Amino acid sequence: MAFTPRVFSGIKPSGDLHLGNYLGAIRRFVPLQETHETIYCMVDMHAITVWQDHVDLKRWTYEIAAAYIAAGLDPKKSIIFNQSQVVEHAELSWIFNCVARMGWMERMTQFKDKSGENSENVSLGLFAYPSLMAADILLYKSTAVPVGEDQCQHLELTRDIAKKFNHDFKKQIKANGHKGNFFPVTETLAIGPAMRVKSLKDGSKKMSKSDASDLSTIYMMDDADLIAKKIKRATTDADALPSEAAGLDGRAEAENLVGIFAALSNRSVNDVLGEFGSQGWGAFKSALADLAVSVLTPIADEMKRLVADRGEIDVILRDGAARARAIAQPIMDDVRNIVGFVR
Ligand code: AQP
Repeated sequence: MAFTPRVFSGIKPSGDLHLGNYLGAIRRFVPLQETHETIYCMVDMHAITVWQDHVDLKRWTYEIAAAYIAAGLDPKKSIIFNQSQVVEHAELSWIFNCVARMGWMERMTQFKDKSGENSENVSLGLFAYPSLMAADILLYKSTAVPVGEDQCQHLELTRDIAKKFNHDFKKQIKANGHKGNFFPVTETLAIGPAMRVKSLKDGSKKMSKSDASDLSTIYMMDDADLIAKKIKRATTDADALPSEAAGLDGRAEAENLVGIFAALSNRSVNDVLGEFGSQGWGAFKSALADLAVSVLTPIADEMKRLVADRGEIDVILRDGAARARAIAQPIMDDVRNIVGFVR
């Protein structure tokens, strides 16, 4: 039987979706449907590691589902569902909490960033987040995960957990009829240049759902006027655009805007600079605003249509969850046996 590589990825419903989520994640998910078995999730259990209002959590869950579909994910090809509908994520994550070591978790830089000075007072869930992420991936024995560079450390931890599980339970794995490793060593999937969209106001920070300044973030549902206003007000520097990519070194905000232009138009940075190099920012920003509106508005319109009547998404999520469970349950049956749980 031919081996089909399996991809898992997810987005947290923890705020309005933005251009970074689109360019860094959603848009990259779409072509994988043709080459991989694809499972895309709204990771609502990850979202509640920090406080979420229940109405917003539901709204954002629907919004991500709508964005997936509007951007080109086909629910017949891809499994689309929200994480909490498949309880095995929580069960496997608990088992992984008992496999992962405290020292491994304490080294996670995203926890340090997110907890900041307040590490005594954040939820235990935030600390255990990478273990749940490992469960998300390995529950389906996923072989590849398309993630941004910020998630690379968590993926490394997923590999460590898989290796330790395979090692610790080696005998039982064999006794249960499995040859070799039980969990795969999941690879990070690089599809094209990793796009890291930065805040429009501060090129040292990534564009993020939880940024307090609305002007720093282009949201997927922003209308054309708002997109144009945000791009017009984006921070730049006093110099004109350079003619080659090397001229963007040390100019984080300029590099970000040119990078967004290149990504949205599927062109290289050098190609974009060939057109706009040595010009001032006015003409470039106006062209970027037109481009962003032309790419994002049709997606936003379809998202608005889909979220207006949640029934269509509910059907897709129920079907997706059933298909996800059909993969996860036999794997979990094996895991329970391997660990020694009586059923
Ligand atoms: N600025 C970004 N540029 C490129 N990719 C990005 N991603 C997020 N921000 C950017 C990618 O989007 C996917 C989903 O991310 P997530 O929602 O699971 O968590 P996140 O990375 O923590 O996203 P945010 O927007 O920064 O959320 P908050 O503020 O709630 O923490 C991932 O593949 C991520 O790489």
